[in-house]
Amino acid sequence: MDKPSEEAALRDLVRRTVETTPVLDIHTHLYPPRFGPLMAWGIDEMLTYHYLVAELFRVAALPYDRFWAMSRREQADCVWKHLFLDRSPISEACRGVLTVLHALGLDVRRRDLSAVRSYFASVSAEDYTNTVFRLANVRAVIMTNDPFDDAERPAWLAGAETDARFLSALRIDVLLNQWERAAPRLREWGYDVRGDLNASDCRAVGRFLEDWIGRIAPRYMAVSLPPEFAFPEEGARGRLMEQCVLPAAQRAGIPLAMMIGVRRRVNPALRLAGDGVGRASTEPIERLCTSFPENRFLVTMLSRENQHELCVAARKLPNLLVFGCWWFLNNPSFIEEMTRARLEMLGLSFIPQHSDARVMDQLIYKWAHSRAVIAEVIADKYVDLLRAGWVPAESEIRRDIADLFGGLFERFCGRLQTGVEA
Ligand code: RAT
Ligand code: ZN
Repeated sequence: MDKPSEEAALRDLVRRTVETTPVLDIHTHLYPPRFGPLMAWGIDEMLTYHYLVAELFRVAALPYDRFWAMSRREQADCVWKHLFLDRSPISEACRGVLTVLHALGLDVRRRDLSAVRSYFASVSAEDYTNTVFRLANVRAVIMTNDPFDDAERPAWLAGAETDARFLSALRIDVLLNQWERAAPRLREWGYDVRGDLNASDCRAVGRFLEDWIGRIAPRYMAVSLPPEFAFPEEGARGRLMEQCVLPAAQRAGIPLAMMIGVRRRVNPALRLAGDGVGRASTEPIERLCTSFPENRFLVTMLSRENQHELCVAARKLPNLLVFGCWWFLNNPSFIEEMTRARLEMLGLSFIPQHSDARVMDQLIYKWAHSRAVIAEVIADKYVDLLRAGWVPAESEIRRDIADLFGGLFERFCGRLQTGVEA
């Protein structure tokens, strides 16, 4: 084969491999059908995704209260009108809706929302879940399971049966970021906490975490943190982190996932859509990783400006695994830039993406869009190897991509549980 065709064949092979390798999606907000109303799916949920609500208020002269007083279906109509009919649906979140409908075989050229609704009315949640997992080529997703969520807690306490495709993650934002709210809840549930986080409080929090780890078998514990997150830190969060959360994670042999850089409620009137971003420091991550070498940390940062220093930190810290292009970074331009930089600085030792899907359907577009970008970047890197005389074998490419799409995550978690690398 001449050089150009050898390179083209290699690119094709990488694209095909990225396309056909099932992914383990390590952070979503999805629930299986057995969670009933917690499971979000269908066109009205997609159209009222908070990314689209934020975009709606950029263009519609609409009082916030009027929008929030509408039914979900009316809100969806409103988004459809303003973001899809009155102007072209160019943004990543708008395009995502079209990618999903198109993948389902619906004709988006007709701009016919009622026809789309009829399709969704004709399928069951269970069948639809199977269709989405197949079209998205996702083998499993990790949920976000919050024991402080009054809608979710009863489902776990009732001990409903599990779906092997939906793995759990113990989300502890309220515990770490809102101790004044968490303490009375813990008391209400029978954990003897006074609130001043003395040694006995810390033991009670440890028991709470152990109980929930036992109940839901999480793959990791997770918390989102503001840009000003520090470690060590005066106050409840610092003490909880050091005395309760990290020891509990270590005992259970699970990582702590930290999602750093979110500024909650920048515009509270937008509700879930009202959060923003701020640049954080990577120093607290470095201190945590070196002070707790027996713990493992999964970290993603929200600010684009933090990405380079996070890569540098990961080069120094084997117990730090960088993951995903989070939220405002889950756009093709940033995915490309970040994946390229991570491959160059970390080789294959990072997790390129998670979906953060809130609506089942979104698995289809988030993975289609991310895969397309990631495939091109990885292909460039293999072509660079080819140009240096190293011919990557098909089996090696498959191995590498399987690692990026879940294998590495599983080994990172497994290493903890067994003390040896799987
Ligand atoms: O991406 C999102 O949907 C955000 O609202 C958040 O849920 C964020 O991903 C988080 O997990 O806090
Ligand atoms: Zn999330």
